[in-house]
Amino acid sequence: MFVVATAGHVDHGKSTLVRALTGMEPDRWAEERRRGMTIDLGFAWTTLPSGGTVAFVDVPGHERFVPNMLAGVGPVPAALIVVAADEGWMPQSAEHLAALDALGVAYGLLAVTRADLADPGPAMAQARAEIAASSLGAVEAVAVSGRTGAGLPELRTALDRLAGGLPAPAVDDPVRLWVDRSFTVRGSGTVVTGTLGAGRLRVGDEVEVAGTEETVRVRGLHSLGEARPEAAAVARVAVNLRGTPRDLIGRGDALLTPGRFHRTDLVDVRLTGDPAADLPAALTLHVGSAAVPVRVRPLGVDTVRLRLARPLPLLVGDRALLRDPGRHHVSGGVRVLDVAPPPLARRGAAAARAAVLAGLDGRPDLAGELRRRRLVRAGALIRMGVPAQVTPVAGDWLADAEHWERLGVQLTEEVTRYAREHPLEPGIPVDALRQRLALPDRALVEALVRPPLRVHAGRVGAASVDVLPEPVARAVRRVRAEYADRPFRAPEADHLVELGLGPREIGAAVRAGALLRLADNVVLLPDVLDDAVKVLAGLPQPFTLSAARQALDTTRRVAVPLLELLDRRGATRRLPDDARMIVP
Ligand SMILES: Nc1nc2c(ncn2[C@@H]2O[C@H](COP(=O)(O)OP(=O)(O)O)[C@@H](O)[C@H]2O)c(=O)[nH]1
Ligand SMILES: [Mg+2]
Repeated sequence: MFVVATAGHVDHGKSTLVRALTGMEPDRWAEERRRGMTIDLGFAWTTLPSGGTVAFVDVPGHERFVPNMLAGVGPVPAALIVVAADEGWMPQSAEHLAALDALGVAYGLLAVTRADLADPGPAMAQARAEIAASSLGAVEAVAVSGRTGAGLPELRTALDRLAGGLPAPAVDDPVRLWVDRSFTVRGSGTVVTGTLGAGRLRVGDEVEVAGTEETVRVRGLHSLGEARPEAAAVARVAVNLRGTPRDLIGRGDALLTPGRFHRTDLVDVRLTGDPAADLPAALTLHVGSAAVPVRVRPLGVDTVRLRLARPLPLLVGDRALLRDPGRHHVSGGVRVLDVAPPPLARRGAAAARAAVLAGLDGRPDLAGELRRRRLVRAGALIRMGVPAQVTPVAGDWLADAEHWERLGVQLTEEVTRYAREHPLEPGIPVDALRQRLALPDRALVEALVRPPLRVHAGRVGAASVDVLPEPVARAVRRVRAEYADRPFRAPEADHLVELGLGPREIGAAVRAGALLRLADNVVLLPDVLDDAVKVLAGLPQPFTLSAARQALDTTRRVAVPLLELLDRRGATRRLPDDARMIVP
């Protein structure tokens, strides 16, 4: 299917032409028929000579209803511009063309209607010139009469040619169906309609409602008036939603593939076309079928930051337009450059941001995003519309290569500094390191650790045991295993001999940080000191040597030098009567 939106001044014959082509009535409201004027969007479709189907979104031409017109053309990539032979180019001809141009619509056709009333030549020449200067470029033009039917066959074949020239729809992309209508069907509940520009929808699919962030199930699908199990882009679709009250969803909302869109109320954009130097600070942003008030903050020559009155599911590269509702004036087109821009808190931040934006063009740029964001989750990038085809550094974290390298260097520095500050600890706790490096996730810290550093028992330190000669490393591992449940006992002298730990081996293990020497032939594992402090802190203060010895379940041979070490370290204080207390 191919979807085309009409465009053109009021009373130039858009609805008449759609009626003549399709045999369907695009003006749905009694009021529209009574007044003979389109107010809201109309929908009709027909088969073309090729056998393909064209669906029309018929828009109102009156200047009061331009917002409705924009909701119709926003999601549609092709336009049928209608100009009356007897009136020629008029204000809403120009405003509608400005809107199409702002949205970057690149496919279109010109129909000069009411050709039975006047020579279509002059109107056609002027319209073609105006259109040629827009994003549509040179378009085919056909003179027609909705009254006599003259030119309609030529218009049908021209529509076929237009359809044939459109790019293939991205049927595997996520769905973002901008809702242009919602209503209730008795017995079925809420139905919304829209132009499915990409992706596919199936009955039974879960979709997110952008405005409420709720997930709902597709209960039924209609396209071209018939129930279908599936609809693929491009298509006009009516979606019956299970359990969604109608007042929770309406025009400007969107149905989304779950987890694939970032909702944002802050975007940095480039103004396209000829942006006015004096852009008002309050405008309306039109994108898809949505119209949202925005505050405009100028940044660079042609870049601004928009603060949206409510969040929208926007992607990098989206086209939108800004309109001044008070002045009935399309202020310009917009290309979304960043949907998750950094705050501009510090002095000079706006100028720096403008310099960054000057280098962006709205095309998703993974390397650039990584350079600017340094560390970002793949899922977050995908939700911004940036494909993230790169290997994560940890979990689904992606990193800029240079930044990652710098972090690795910084990590080594922090581990070294900590070891100097805390010589008795077997390394820096992973979370302390995470904070020092200002990283958002422990997994990143662990992924940065490279030999000879290692993560052990929640800390990052030198892989001490690993650098020892194997017999010494084996002996240390045996000490670890044998003393795991009595950490404050030290191997007796004869057991040290059995383990193969003579003075030289002990010296090497101590230098590598694998053993802690309390006195000659009295060694403990290096990571037990903090635990000793915890045990002693649990005693009534002050405490005697004997109380400490019992609490630690050890001997005087260990307790005496251990307490002296803790005194030196400042963890305990020795009182005049030889009792001690924990230093708070
Ligand atoms: N003579 C003549 N009248 C037309 C033609 N097309 C539309 N009209 C008349 O022009 C008026 C406005 O047409 P309509 O389709 O409602 O215009 P729209 O506002 O662009 O949708 C109606 O009275 C139509 O009957 C045409 O080709 N020839
Ligand atoms: Mg009309």
